Amino acid sequence: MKKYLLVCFLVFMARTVFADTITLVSGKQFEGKVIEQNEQFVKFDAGVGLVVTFYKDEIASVKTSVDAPAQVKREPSLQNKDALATADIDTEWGVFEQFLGALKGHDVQKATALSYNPLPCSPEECGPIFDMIYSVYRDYKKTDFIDAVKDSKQCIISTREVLSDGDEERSYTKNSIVFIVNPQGAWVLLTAEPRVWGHTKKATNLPTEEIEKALRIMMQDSDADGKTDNEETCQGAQEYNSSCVKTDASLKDTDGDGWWDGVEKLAKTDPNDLQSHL
Ligand SMILES: [Ca+2]
Ligand SMILES: [Ca+2]
Ligand SMILES: [Ca+2]
Repeated sequence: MKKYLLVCFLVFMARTVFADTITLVSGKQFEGKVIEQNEQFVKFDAGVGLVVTFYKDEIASVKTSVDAPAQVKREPSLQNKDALATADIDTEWGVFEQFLGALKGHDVQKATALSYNPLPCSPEECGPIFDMIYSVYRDYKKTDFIDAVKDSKQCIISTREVLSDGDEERSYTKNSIVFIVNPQGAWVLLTAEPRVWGHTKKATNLPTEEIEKALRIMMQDSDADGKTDNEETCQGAQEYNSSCVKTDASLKDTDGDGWWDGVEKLAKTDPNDLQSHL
């Protein structure tokens, strides 16, 4: 048990120890973590869960404090292989495309109308934030979102998990977009954010199969409600998260108010209180 706790703690810490610097041709500098790079682009985690793609012609230099991931390959989705084959997400994807258009045009009013939450910026400040989010999602197509779970008022779509296997860390990244029906009856965006699950290598010295096994446990979302089993049971790295709220890992909607546990987590309502909901 001690070893398991130690592993979880190291995994938890891994999210904060990387400090890579990217310098753009324009002279701007960003600190964060390089999560993927190839001849065309560098994907950069700028912290607070925001991943930005910089194209090589924008970049003056990339300085990594540890070796950048040595190889990146795409693998089939690990969680919900066949979901999208039957789910119709045309309406929700249309909302997302409109939202991207609003970001591109710096149209704060339109972006606000398409969002459930207030935008995290004043109209004056929104430009750079819109550009950053747009740069993350501009190249995605509807068909990249191979996982979809949906009912009459909520929908979560996700890309495949992309493996990064570096000397220091093995990790998976996937993008998820969550839509809900707002009180006016319209589909709107709740969140669009990349999720990353990482496991340190050198510090734990575990064989790759063990690390892979641990990562799959971390990513597991048995009831497909957008909250992983560990997040629902407050196990693993979640043990160190004082704001972790326990819910039923085998039930989408623990309190029975019609909203899934993962959606309530994102909306910051109480998934254990029938009176607290979107
Ligand atoms: Ca779950
Ligand atoms: Ca649940
Ligand atoms: Ca609920």
